[in-house]
Amino acid sequence: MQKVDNINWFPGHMAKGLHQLKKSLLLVDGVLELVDARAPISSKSPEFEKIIGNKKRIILLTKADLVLMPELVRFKNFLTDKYNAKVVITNTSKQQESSKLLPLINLEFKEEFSKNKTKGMVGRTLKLMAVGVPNVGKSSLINQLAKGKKTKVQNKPGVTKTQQWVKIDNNIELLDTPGILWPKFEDRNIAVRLALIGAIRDEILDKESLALELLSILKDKYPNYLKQRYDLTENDLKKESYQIIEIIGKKRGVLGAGGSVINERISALIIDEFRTGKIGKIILDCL
Ligand SMILES: Nc1nc2c(ncn2[C@@H]2O[C@H](COP(=O)(O)OP(=O)(O)OP(=O)(O)O)[C@@H](O)[C@H]2O)c(=O)[nH]1
Ligand SMILES: [Mg+2]
Repeated sequence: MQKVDNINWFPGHMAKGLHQLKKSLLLVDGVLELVDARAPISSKSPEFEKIIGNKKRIILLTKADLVLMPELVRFKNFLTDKYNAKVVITNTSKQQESSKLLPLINLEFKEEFSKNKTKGMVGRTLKLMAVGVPNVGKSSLINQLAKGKKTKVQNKPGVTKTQQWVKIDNNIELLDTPGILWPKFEDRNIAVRLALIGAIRDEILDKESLALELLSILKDKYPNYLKQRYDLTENDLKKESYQIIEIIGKKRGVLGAGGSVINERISALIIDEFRTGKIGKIILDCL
């Protein structure tokens, strides 16, 4: 297990994935770039910015069901201004989303459609690709748009291993791609937040240090959620994060034979409760 600072998050297959992404960019008319609503800044790849060139794209803020809408709208406006792109808030757990998204995609890529026509490629489908960090919901979105289980979806990073074309309807084909990270994070908070949203493989992470990081974000940004979920007092929150984990462990009865808290288990539980939205609607990034 490695502490967040020492993670090898850019294994060989990701370097390959990035290379393939560059090649496929040449084949598509446009891009759907997915960003996780729980980390709208940290989960946006700077590497992708370097390779997109002048390809048309829509930024999709996924997993919106896990965050508070007014807070997310501030991030949406920030991204719209910064990247001069259409930014759409979405959520694949709602089936009706695709009936909203498809017309929007058709509208946004109208010019790309007509370019094909003028090149004499009448009847050619619009070719788009979905890109984003691991576990952000690329394959889920494609299944939703195609109204069927065309690609494999699982709640862990690195599920999609190779690129795969999926026919959405008679007009659109969408390329599913493996999630990629980038070789160097500008700041360790980015690594922490990517780990918390499940974009980095859990097997290589030290759960205890990650839970401590989560607690320090929550103490700062959402103290009331912590108080409510874990029945903590104002005084408890003034303590060090490792002491708060102890208190939570005792309250939940996560104790070993000698009566001491099993840190690894209570840490894993807190991280899981964050990921499943049980602690509350949380955005880890700050604006
Ligand atoms: N709550 C919530 N969960 C979602 C949403 N979209 C996807 N998920 C879940 O997120 C997990 C990852 O989804 P995938 O579609 O496999 O993600 P991916 O981007 O294809 O991941 P890789 O193939 O590993 O890069 C799954 O457990 C999905 O059910 C959403 O809008 N809300
Ligand atoms: Mg996938």
